[in-house]
Amino acid sequence: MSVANAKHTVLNPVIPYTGPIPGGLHPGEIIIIQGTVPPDADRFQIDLSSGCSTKPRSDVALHFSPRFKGSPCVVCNTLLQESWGKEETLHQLPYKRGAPFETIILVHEDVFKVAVNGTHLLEYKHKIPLNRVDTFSISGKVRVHAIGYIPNS
Ligand code: 9QG
Repeated sequence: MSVANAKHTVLNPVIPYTGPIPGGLHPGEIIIIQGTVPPDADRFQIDLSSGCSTKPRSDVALHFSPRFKGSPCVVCNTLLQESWGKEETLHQLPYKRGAPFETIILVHEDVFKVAVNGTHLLEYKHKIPLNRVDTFSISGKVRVHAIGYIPNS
């Protein structure tokens, strides 16, 4: 699986980046993010949201936040009506400062599965119905070379 399979690709977006997920998200679909973590990174985040409103802020179905400071971890959460839910923290960080990465988000009926550099990292149960998710954002200390959307058939 690579960005070559993508039906839609965004190259070298300016960060922070927010854009539509073409056709919305359905089980079997995949989002690939290829990028590099800058040497001074403290954190970055990928958000799959319901719309792109900033005021009030759109609901975020999946907030995926690798953190490099202190004890390295990945925090996932959901923002509903501008309130964060309960954090799901994995005390493991496959990203390295200064290093390139490939992150794959696989959409399943009941969960998102996230893999980094070819290895499964975590899964996150849907808290917001998939059919409400239509917007992709990435922000924080990260460089992105390509975002690819791979359809399910
Ligand atoms: O800190 O944690 C995830 O649970 C908050 C952060 C917030 C999220 C949240 O301040 O930061 O990571 O999208 C946000 O608001 C980001 C940048 C308890």
